[in-house]
Amino acid sequence: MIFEALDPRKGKQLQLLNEKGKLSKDADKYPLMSNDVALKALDILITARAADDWSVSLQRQGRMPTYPPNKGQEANTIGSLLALNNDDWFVPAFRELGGVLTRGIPLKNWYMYYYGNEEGNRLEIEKYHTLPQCVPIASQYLHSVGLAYAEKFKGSKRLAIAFVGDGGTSEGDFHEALNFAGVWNTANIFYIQNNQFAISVRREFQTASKTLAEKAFAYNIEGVQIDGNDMFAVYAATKMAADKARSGNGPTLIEGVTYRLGAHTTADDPTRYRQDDEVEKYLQFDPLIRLEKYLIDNKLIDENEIEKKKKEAKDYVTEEFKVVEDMKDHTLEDTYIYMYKEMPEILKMQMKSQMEFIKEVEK
Ligand SMILES: Cc1ncc(C[n+]2csc(CCOP(=O)(O)OP(=O)(O)O)c2C)c(N)n1
Ligand SMILES: [Mg+2]
Repeated sequence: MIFEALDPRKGKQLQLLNEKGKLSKDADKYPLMSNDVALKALDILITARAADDWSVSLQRQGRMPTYPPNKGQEANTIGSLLALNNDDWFVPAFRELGGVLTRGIPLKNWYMYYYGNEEGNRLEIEKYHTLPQCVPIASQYLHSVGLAYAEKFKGSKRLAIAFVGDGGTSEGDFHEALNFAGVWNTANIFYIQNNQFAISVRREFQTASKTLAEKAFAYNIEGVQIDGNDMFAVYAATKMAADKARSGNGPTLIEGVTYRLGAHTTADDPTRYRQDDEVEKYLQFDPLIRLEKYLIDNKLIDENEIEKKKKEAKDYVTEEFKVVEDMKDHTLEDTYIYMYKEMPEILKMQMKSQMEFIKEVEK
C-alpha cells in the first residue's frame, strides 16, 4: 500500500507546497520536481493561462465559439504529465489544456478544435500517445482501461492516465472503468480534477461521499486526495502512482482538489450560482502565484524574467490563434464526416437540416 499514510478516509490530503510557496518539512520524503522541471512547469502554466485568457477575450469579440477555461486548475494536468513518460497514454476530457501543452501538442490544435475545426482533434498517435478531446462525460475513463489492458496484454510498461471532473464521478462509466481496472489490475492512473462544480452543480450536491478519492476503495484500488493547486504534490503523487503501476501493483485514483476560477464555458454565467467573493477567496490558492513564489524565493528566476515570459506567451498565443483563424479549408460537414466510415441516415438528415438552417440565417 504505497499511499497508506495518505488514506483519504482518515482525512489526509497531500500538500507539499503551501500558498506561501514554501515546501513542507517532510517534502523530501516524496519524489520532488527538480529545478529544471519546476521551471518547465512554470513556462507551461504561463502559456496555458495566456491561452485561456485570450480565448475568453476572443469569444467575447465573437471570434471563438464556446470555450472551457482551465484557469486555476492547470497544476493538475501539468504536474501529472511532467511526472510521466512521453509515451504513456494521455486520455483527456475537455479541460486539460495544461496537459496538452505538457505533451508538446501545438496550441494550434487545441485552438482549432474549439474553433470548430475537427482537424485539431486528429493527433499523431505515435508522436503524442494522446486521445482526442472527449466531451461525453467520463466515457474516456473506459477507453483508458482498454488501453492499459492492451498494454498489459502486450507485456509493456506503458501506463494510461485519464482525467475526469468531479461531476464525471457520478457517471456509470467512471465506476465501470474502476471496476474493470480493479479486477484486471491494470496500469491506470485515474485523475479527478475536482474543481468544485459540474457546470452550476456544486460538488456537495453531486455525491454524499466525503471525498471523491475514497470511491476507489470499493474497487480495491488505492485512492489519494491531494492539493491540486500544488504542482509539487501533483507531480509527487503521480510519480508514485506511476512507479506503482509499472511495477505491476495496479491502478491509483488521484483526486486533485482545485477550483475553477473561470466560467464552466464561455456560454455559462457563473454569477447566477456563485458569489464573486468566493472566487476572490480562491485567488490566493492560485497554482501560478504559488509556483512563482517558490521559484523566486529559491532564486531560480526573478520577477522581471517572469514578466518577460508572460509577455512572450501573450504574443505566442495571439499568433497561434491567428493561424487557426486564417485557415479556410475546414467546413461544417467535417463535424459529421469523421464520425463513421459510412454516415448513417440519421446523421445525413441532421447534416442536411443544419446546412439548410445555416443558409437560412445567412440570407
Ligand atoms: C454524458 C454527458 N452528459 C452531459 C453532458 C453535458 N455536460 C458537459 S460538461 C458537464 C459537467 C461536467 O462537470 P465535471 O465532470 O465536474 O467537469 P468540469 O466541467 O467541471 O471540468 C455536463 C453535465 C455531457 N457533455 N456528457
Ligand atoms: Mg467539475
